[in-house]
Amino acid sequence: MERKTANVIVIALGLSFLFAGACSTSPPPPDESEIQKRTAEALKRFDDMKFGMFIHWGLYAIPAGEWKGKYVRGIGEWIMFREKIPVAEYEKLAEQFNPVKFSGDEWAQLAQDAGMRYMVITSKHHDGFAMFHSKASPYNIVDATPYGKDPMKELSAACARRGIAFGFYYSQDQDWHEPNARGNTWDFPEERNPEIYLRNKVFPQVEEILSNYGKLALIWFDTPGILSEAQVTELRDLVKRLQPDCLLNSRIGHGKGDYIQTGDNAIPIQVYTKDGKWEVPATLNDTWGYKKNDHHWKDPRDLIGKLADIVSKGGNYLLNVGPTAEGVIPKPSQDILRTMGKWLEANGESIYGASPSPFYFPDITWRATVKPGKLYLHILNWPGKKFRFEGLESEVKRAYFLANGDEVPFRRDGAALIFDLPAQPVDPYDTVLVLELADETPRVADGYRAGQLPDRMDLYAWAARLRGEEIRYDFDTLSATNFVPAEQFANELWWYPYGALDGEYEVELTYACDNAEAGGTLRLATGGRRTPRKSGIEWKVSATGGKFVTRKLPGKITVDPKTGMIILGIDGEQSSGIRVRKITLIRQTV
Ligand code: JFZ
Repeated sequence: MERKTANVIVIALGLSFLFAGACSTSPPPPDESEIQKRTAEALKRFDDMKFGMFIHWGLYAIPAGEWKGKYVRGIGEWIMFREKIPVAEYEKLAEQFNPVKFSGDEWAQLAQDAGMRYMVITSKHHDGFAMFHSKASPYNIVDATPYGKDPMKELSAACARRGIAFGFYYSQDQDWHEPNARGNTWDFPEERNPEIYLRNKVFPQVEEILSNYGKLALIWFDTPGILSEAQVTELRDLVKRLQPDCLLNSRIGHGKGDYIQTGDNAIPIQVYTKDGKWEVPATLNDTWGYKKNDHHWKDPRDLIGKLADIVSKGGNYLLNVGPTAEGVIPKPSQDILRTMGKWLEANGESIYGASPSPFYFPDITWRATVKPGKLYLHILNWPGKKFRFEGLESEVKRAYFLANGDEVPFRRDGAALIFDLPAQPVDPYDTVLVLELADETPRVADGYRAGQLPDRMDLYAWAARLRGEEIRYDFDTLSATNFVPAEQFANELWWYPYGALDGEYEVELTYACDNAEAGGTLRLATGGRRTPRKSGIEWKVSATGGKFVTRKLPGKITVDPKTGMIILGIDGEQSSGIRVRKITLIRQTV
């Protein structure tokens, strides 16, 4: 009897200790079904946001694309790797890092002015330097720089005040500062044990960023490589235990992410929704981290068009700024983003919370987004006073311009609608035409639906990634030019089919070439980023007297659903003046 009572007391005491212990630290970890429910809700919120600000900021902003007086090609934040800078030397940059002009409020305000609904900033990039206060590693902005403050505190709070969702980029696999992480073979040629690096740096730092900056909308991991599935699973579980609403991107590796990243600046050529939510990370010039000599700024017309394009295909757009070492976002970046914000102020209804197009896209005249009872036609290339739009079966009750509310007259012509447009676009970048439908969701005629591709497909230069530091796009002639050959980082057009194409294709080229510029070799190949290229077509470019012509090219290219890219390059000394408007793929039936 006595012993029994004593046992009960011991058990009760033990339980209350356990209980008290659990209460004083954190709530019980959510179970898997709870995590999945919260993740699905977070994904829905993320999908509605559409447009976010990416910020690459770190020690690399000091050299800013130049090392020992020499210009370094390629993206700025990779300078340590490209120049094989020893840790001992690179580390010294921290002693100079003093971003006295940084203002979290100004950055968050810029994001808000741009119409961006979320922000993702580098907490630690591949160089291994933490831009937040870390107890896990003294190599951080508070302990290793004269600045001595944690800018992420101010920035996360400034975003929270404005209702901008906040997230961190974290390089979990590459860390050029650590002997047991991937990447730095010049200081650390010996074999590595990533487990040591994970335990000592990644897990504690990820716990820090999840604990000290409020609610994180997402963690943007990058470039998976040597970490095992078990290690990535542990990382994923750590995040979801601390913040079950925090989303993970696919670059965490081993399929453990909640949504997909496309390649950098890589936009699927057609509507792409079958693998869930996705996001395009993209640059405003040719670098992520600040480079003082990169003035290759994208045209707001291009960026606004790309935003409409991406949203019409089901994605989000994460657009990057690279602040200087002083903490200033370059003026051209600010101007571009505020121009985008002005467009969104008038046309945001067609972007935020909108669903992708139910139509495939035949060319680059228009893109489409959808909301209940409404179809938004984004007119990117003005078709003139008559706009023929095919494939919509739903009755249209009313048509008007979103920006000014003006009614747009139209009539039906069989399966087509014909709109009477003004001679000039209402908006120089993207005029949104709203169709009020009798149906809740648009009914689309057979043969016009997303996924139903015709046997002839146009791939415009505008829809490709312009790859390289010299290549340019010209809106007046709708063509890419300046295909300067370069040993590394050649100037090329890269199209991303993302499973939309399958089979053998003959190719037509629409281009212009002055007589003096003829003779370069045009290459058309398929391949992935890391898989070898399969060359398809090689052709000596002939002169067209400067006029645009369409020519059938000899040979064929083969595209299967796993093909990463279709690549067009031009070699030879005179190649820079050739203008490429589009290629047309003609499916070969077997
Ligand atoms: C990575 C980083 O290496 C780079 O510095 C930058 O942070 C960028 C946002 O992400 O670069 C990548 C990663 C993946 C692809 C391309 C560039 N990809 O899958 O095509």
